[in-house]
Amino acid sequence: MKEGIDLWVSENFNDVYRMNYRVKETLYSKESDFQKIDVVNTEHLGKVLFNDGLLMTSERDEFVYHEMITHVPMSAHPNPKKVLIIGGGDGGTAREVLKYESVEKVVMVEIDPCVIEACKKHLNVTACELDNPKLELRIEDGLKYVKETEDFFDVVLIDSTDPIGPAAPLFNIEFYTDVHSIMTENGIVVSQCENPFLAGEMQKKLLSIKAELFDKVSIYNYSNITYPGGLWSFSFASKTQDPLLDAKNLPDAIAKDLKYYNRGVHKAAFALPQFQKNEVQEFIK
Ligand code: SPD
Repeated sequence: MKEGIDLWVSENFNDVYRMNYRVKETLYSKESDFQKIDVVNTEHLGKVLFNDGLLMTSERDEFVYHEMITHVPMSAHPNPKKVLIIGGGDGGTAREVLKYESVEKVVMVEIDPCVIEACKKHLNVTACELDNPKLELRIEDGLKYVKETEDFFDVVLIDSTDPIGPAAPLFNIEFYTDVHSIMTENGIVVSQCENPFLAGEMQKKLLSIKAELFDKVSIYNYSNITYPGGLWSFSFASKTQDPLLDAKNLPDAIAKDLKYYNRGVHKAAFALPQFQKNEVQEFIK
């Protein structure tokens, strides 16, 4: 970048506010069949992936999201062997799942090959396990995959983009009915669930869908610096597993190298602020 040129990139959240980052350089920019993909090197967050102008992951704090989507359900399952990731093309969730020796196979279904291409080229921190032999990477629509697969999974992680564009159908009951049908007896599904301040209605919708299908339903929070509003949630659902009572399976060998998740954070994450609790408690069980 030439000295004196002040270049910023901006995430526009629902046309109501923006978050701005000073750009060092643009590393990748492509219009794929599904969305516009950019990888930008920023002063504040390091390298950042944007899908359609929405910030998906950053070098600076990707560990928060990827540890929390993964280790909460993995530690609440007695013996996770087969894991399905829907979305997750940056690879951060797969990286965390593959730390478990119990895991025999991970299927990751990403609709957009350009996300994989961009991250393999420029975001090695998340993409570093995408060639792991235990990972079956499928470039196809996650909706179609869950409808058609004959496989069953112990843990299903919905690592989607926001509920607009290609990911919108991943927030509907048709999709979760299919997910429920491919889960093993102790199966757990965790889904990215947006911000309780900005997307309360969407959180209620997703939890009501899960409550129709599953015996155990919860929502948990974490904070990061990249997603709008800072406070973000994942929803949890299982046929049998309680996310607090059954959270026993975090190997010490994994725990010692994590940067956000620990047993205390796991427990605290399920303590909801009162305004959010008022909104969602009818669905929690
Ligand atoms: N508004 C951002 C929501 C991002 C959810 N997915 C991020 C993908 C990280 N693997």
